[in-house]
Parts: sequence; structure tokens; C-alpha cells
Amino acid sequence: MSEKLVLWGVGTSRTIRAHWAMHELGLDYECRPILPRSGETKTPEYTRLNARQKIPLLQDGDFTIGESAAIVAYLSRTYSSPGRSLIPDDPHEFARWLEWCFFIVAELDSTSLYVMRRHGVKQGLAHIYGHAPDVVEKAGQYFRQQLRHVEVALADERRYLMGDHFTSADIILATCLLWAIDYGVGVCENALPYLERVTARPAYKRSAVTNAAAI
Ligand SMILES: N[C@@H](CCC(=O)N[C@@H](CS)C(=O)NCC(=O)O)C(=O)O
Repeated sequence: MSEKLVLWGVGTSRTIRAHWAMHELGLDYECRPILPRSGETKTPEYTRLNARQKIPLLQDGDFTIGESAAIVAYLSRTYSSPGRSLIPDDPHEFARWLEWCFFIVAELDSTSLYVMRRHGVKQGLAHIYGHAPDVVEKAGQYFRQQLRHVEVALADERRYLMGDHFTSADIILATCLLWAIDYGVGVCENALPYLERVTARPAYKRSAVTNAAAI
């Protein structure tokens, strides 16, 4: 049995990851729909919970954890059951899953899409971090290059990154692919049928509604 689960944050490609994992695992939770760049992450109440002043943030009873990928990994490890599992059991499969999670967060999210977000006018934060069109273009190209690993992984009619097992690595990947499409960065060919498969999942649909709640 879980303690009371409270998830803070809506409205971004990072927050939806945590909502999606909650819905996949069938967990009851309370959503605190605070938004980025609204001042809501900077209040004294929230800063006491999360000194980093970022969303998403999960409270599980007395335990608190931030970072979207860490939250989905924690939920997957703690609340998967034989009927609803978001994480492989086998040690080598687990290591492969971990490799995918780190690759997606480091190479696709932080090094590519978030760089575009920080330095692009269209993408949003150039007024804070500086306008750098060349950097934005190169980050988009780098994203496309890195995607070739995803293209290979999804070849041969593999349904998900871990084969037939939908895991939280797919949650992190799909949110990056949707984010890239939103920025006009092309994705690999087999990413489109993959996205159709994963976004048809009832848990994704429910999480998209929750994540859009206060916007
Ligand atoms: N690496 C972190 C990034 C979290 C992050 O940067 N969140 C942004 C919104 S996407 C935020 O909360 N910014 C604070 C604010 O704008 O108030 C994660 O994946 O959770």
C-alpha cells in the first residue's frame, strides 16, 4: 500500500512523464497543478519542499523526490506489480532499461531539446539565456543524429524500447519525441507509428488531460 501520493506540477513535457507513470500503474494521487514561470515554484511553501524550485516533484508520504526521470524510475521500481510493470526484472534487461533512460535524458532531452528551448526565440527562453540560432540549429541536427539509435531499436517490429514490454523508458522517449515534433525537428520514420501506439494508451490520454488541467 502506498502512503499518500502527491504530484506537483503540470503543463510541461517533464511533468507529463510523472502523471503518465502514475496512470500506467493505476495509482491514486493528488495533483497540485502548479506551473513553471508562474512564481508558483518560488513560494516559501514550495521551496521548503523542493529547494531546486522545479517541477515535477513527488511526495510519497514523508519521502520527496524531484527530477522527472527519477520520479518515473522510483514509481516503476516501487509500484510495479506482475500485472502492471514499468521496469524489467532481469538484471541485464534492467541495465539495458537504465541505459535507455540515461541516454534519452542526457542526449535527447538535456543536450538537444532543452538546448533548443534555452537558446531559441520560437522555443521560448532565449530572452533569459541568450539568442543563438546556430546553436539551436546544431542541437536539432544532433537530436536527429542521436535518434538513429532509437530507429534501430524500434526496427524489426519491436513494439517498445524493451521489446514487447512497455516501460518507463518509453514514457521518457515518447515525451521527447512529442516535444521534438512540437519544435519542428523531424523524427525518424518508425517513431511515428511508435508514437501512435504509445499515445493510444488510456494512461497516456488520462495523463495528457491531467497535465493540461490548469493551462
Ligand atoms: N531535469 C528536470 C527539469 C525540470 C525543469 O526544468 N522544470 C522546469 C519546467 S520544465 C521548472 O520547473 N522551472 C521552474 C520555473 O519555471 O518556475 C526534470 O526532468 O524534472
